[in-house]
Amino acid sequence: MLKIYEFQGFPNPERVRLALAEKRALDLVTFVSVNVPAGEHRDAAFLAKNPSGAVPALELDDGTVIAECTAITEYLDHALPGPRLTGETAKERAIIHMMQRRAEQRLLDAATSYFHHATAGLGPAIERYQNAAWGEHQKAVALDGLRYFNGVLAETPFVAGGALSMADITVFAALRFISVLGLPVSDDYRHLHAWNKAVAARPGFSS
Ligand SMILES: N[C@@H](CCC(=O)N[C@@H](CS)C(=O)NCC(=O)O)C(=O)O
Repeated sequence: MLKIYEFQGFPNPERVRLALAEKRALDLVTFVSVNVPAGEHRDAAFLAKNPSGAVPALELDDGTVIAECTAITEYLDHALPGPRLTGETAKERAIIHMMQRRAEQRLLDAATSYFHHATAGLGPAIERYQNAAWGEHQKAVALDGLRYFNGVLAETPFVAGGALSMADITVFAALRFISVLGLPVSDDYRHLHAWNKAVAARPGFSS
């Protein structure tokens, strides 16, 4: 059975869980917990699987390990049944890829950089290098990302067009993390809020 190394509740592993929920495929994989706050992701045994020392990571039956949410969900989307989340046509695939990259750069990675650098993050044992000014800059990037995605959702029902895709899942996980961090999401972003409410109502998406 496919194995997913994760720490439940953290935003990147959540992207994989949400993709599996949308595909109704959560029971087709085995989850293995890696205790990130306790530093298990830095153990030699886990680093041998994912040298980046980050979760999630997907292990196939033949021992191949795939890291990075985009790669993991690309694999799961093709290997498992359920609705296609990474696009069918060349154009759909490219647009989803582009929007997912923007969702990472402008929201999720920016918010996690703020968390790791400008707050206590995961604590002194894990946060070996912090740069508060960089963290604050990334907070501003994330807040501007909210403005950007509100504008996108003013034009299309979903982040990458007419159907829910991995780009929506990445924005959704980022928004949830941004709210956990207590960063402000302006009421003016009504398209973003309406989309978020609709996505949260999908089976498997409520927290
Ligand atoms: N780009 C990676 C990001 C993975 C990532 O940063 N995961 C976090 C948990 S949400 C992690 O393992 N952090 C470990 C650390 O900060 O030391 C992906 O898409 O999977």
